[in-house]
Amino acid sequence: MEVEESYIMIKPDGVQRGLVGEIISRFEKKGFKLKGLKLFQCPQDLAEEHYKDLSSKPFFPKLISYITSGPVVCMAWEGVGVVASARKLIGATNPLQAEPGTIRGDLAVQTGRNVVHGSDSPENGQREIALWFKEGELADWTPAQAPWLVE
Ligand code: DAT
Ligand code: MG
Repeated sequence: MEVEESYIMIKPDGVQRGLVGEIISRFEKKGFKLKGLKLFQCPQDLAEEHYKDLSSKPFFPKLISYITSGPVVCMAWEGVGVVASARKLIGATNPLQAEPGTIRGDLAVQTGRNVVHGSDSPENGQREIALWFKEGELADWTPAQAPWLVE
């Protein structure tokens, strides 16, 4: 497995409901490396670009107004297999079908308010991090715990 990067975003409902620390801690405790983090009010055009593959879906206008309705927390996480692992930590798109123990399974009830986004492939991880972060907003660092996580 390769070292990858995933774009993880706490959506406006997660911020409004005071779940920021809880959600960040799930990725932090798992052992992934945080490379970028910011609270950000997403403009309409960025939301549309991020979700462009869904632009023909009937729920697209509601999705865009939800994502732009308040601040989001943008994060870049790095690790071996982080993309698929983060999707597992997040759980199914519909929170009622998400397993207990996952973020959506524990903290949400509706697809339209599913508190968090995670990239669905390493390619999209790269694309989304480049879309949401500017140069200079990502840190290149080695966590002190690195040798205690990977032999
Ligand atoms: P995921 O966020 O699990 O990757 P996705 O990429 O298929 O799911 O869709 C992106 C977001 O769009 C999803 O988190 C919530 C919204 N969405 C998806 N399907 C929906 C539906 N059938 N009704 C309403 N919103 C939906
Ligand atoms: Mg998706």
